[in-house]
Amino acid sequence: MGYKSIDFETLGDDRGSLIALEENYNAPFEIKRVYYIFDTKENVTRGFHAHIDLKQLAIVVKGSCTFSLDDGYKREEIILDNPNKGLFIEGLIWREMKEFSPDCVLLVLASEHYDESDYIRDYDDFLMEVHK
Ligand code: T46
Repeated sequence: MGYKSIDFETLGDDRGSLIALEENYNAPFEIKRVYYIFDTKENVTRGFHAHIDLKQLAIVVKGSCTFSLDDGYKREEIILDNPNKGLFIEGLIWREMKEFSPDCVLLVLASEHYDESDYIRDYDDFLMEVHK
């Protein structure tokens, strides 16, 4: 449970760069869903929730944004500003995403199909879940 940064190997040659994501290898779970967030308006903060079981791997394929991650004890900010870096998040982590650059494309690989019942969208409920 928790989160960690993952550095991806950049494959490339004189034509440019390429990164491959493979399930149960550099994406450490079975991938059931992919979504991407783009055209985020200036000064918008998204997220404000935790997941119960979901595993996710977030990659900013263009631009930059900041994840604020809270495990119920401490909060840490992680800047994603390079497509060779991923942020793996598993389990009860409250997340907020902010400081999106205008060109930011945030790609997320997820271990489950979309399921609203896996979301905890109230911070007090999140703390209760962490501390129970
Ligand atoms: C997360 C962060 C990083 C769907 O219908 N299917 C989907 O797969 C997703 C992700 C969202 N939606 C709907 C639900 C809402 O009506 O799209 C709308 C926006 O979703 P939400 O407000 O949850 O978006 P964010 O940016 O706050 O959070 C998203 C993910 O939902 C979440 O799992 O960890 O990105």
